[in-house]
Amino acid sequence: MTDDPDVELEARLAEQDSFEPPEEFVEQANVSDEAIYEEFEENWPQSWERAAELLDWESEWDEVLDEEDAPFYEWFVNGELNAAYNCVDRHVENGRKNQAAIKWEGELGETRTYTYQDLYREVNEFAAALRDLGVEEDDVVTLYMPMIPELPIAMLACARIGAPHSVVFAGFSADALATRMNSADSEYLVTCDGYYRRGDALNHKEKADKGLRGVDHEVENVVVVDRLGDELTHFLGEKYRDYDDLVDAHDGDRVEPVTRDAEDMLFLMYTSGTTGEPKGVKHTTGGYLSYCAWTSRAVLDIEPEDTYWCSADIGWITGHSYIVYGPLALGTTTMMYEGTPDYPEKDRLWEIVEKNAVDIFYTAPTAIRAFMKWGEDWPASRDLSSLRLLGTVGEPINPRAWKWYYKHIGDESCPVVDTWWQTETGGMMVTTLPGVNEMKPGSAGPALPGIDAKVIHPDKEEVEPGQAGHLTIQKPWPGMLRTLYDNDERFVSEYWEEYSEPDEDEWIYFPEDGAKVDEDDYITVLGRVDDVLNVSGHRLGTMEIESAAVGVPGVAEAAVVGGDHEVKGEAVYVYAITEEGTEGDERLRERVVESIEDAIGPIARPEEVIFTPELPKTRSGKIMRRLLEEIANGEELGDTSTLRNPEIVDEIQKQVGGD
Ligand code: 6R9
Repeated sequence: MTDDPDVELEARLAEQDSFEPPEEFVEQANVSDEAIYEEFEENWPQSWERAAELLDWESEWDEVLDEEDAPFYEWFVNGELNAAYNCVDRHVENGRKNQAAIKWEGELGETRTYTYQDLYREVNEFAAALRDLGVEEDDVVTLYMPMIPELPIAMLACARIGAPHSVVFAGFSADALATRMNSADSEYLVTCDGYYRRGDALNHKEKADKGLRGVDHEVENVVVVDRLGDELTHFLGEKYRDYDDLVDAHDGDRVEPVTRDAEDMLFLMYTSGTTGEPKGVKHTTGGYLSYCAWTSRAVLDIEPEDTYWCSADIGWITGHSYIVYGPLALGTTTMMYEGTPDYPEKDRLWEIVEKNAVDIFYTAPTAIRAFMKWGEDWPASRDLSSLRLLGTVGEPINPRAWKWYYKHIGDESCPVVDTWWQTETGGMMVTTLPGVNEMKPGSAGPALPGIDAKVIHPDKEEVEPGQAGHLTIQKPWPGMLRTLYDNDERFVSEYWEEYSEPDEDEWIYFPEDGAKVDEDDYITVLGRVDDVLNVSGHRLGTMEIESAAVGVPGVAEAAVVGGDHEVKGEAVYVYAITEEGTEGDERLRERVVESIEDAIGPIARPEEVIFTPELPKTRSGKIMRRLLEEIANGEELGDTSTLRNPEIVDEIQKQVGGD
């Protein structure tokens, strides 16, 4: 025996590969009857009305699903509703105006609470201001903002007037902002002066300004939120409007929520794919909102009286679906935290849980790996007994991290839901129902009720238990993306071409993840099978990074791969060939790093830039990325016999090893 609690935990939990949901949890769970799987199956697609019924509709749908024009599916056909009404007004009308809707915690310790009534007022005033600036229904409004309450307020204000928003993650670079505004033909931008990171004020407006210079059309109005007070003073040019002035000018104004068709666009969200161009994923008002509300209820077990906290950034889909739309549609209290988890100390998140008595906590495996590294004393020093359910999303979680989370955060009394889904799916797809299924650490779980997920071989036969194959979704679902903005063709080729049989009207969605399945139909997602990296749970396209590297004068060619990283999961490794006469020295290395940060943002910062005279290529001229990954990981190399230039491998290994 040992005194080391970590070792003891390992010993006790290491053996255990399945966990029953705690009884106390099951007794109160929103969904606790396994018959739900059958109910969904037998009555599909009508069973999805259960999700839509969580919302208030202005007019009810005529038909649940229209498959006529597959894969351009339509859900809740001819239904009409407004998303902001569902997330705000109806809770005010239902006598819950004094309940906290958003509780916000700034990095420096300041707090703000918006009741549903406060949120109602703010959303109306900003909606009135946007209208005044000329925003009309269906105009795309870009929101380039960090984790401040004005971000969800702006999203809901857009939804109220039927203007789709396109949120660009604040950590993205100026170039990334410009690309997205150009792609969406967006003429309006809402941003802010800056925000805090580890106590320092970051200048955000400068980045926004730089981005605007790269926009290829007229941007008439830019609204700037003053987050920093006097910390950074900005010259506001002619087209700039101060957020507070605008809202003050519309003090007390009310805007009728615009009636939207179920299939009208609620928002665009850009995500990375195989090519260098980010994809504008289109989500709709009826299907998406129903799906977020339903999964928030069934999987996150959210009740209106809960204090719920998802620690993601609203700039990603997780924040859209599970900080803003799902929780607010259910009328709960949703927490927002502006800053980093280790500022001022490594117990910051646990301090927030303790102070607010958080019931439900949803985070990413990369964060859990960081918590593990910091040690269990940090959470142990706080009272986390308010927690009832834990969740993870964004990347595979290994059993060791799962068990650490279960034990040191959940005290072995909270179910952990490992939720697999994507920007494109709108909401969770594969996970356990916490009041129904046993949990198997490392495996996300079965497909949710109504979701037809199958792991298949290239011949479309399902794999045997234990074998790896491709994850596919073989029936549509309400939260699915409807298309890629202005690019129906790419929508079909990216997601449907691989396995569908259009002539037979058979449509199979391919999320580009590999997976295996066990004898109980539990799915273990293995990761992307395309050229997309998952760095700290963020999706980054290798092509985007490569083109930034090649943009540096002196760099002739580049290949980007993901190497293993203890906390980030994957880290960016750049292999670059210099042009003749250019030396791969420290200065060039810095330029490559800078160029990548300029093109994408600090999240894409390479772990290493390795200069090499050649890249390993197959006889057909394809870069052998697998080999570059193995080199980055210091692994034993697989087969190199198909290489045209096998001698280069030794040389690259020396470069990496020599560092
Ligand atoms: C919600 C979100 C999607 C990609 C997805 C997959 C990976 C997400 C996962 C997971 C294993 C999980 N992923 N959740 N892999 N287990 N529970 O993260 O959306 O940013 O679009 O990323 O993330 O590879 O394809 P998005």
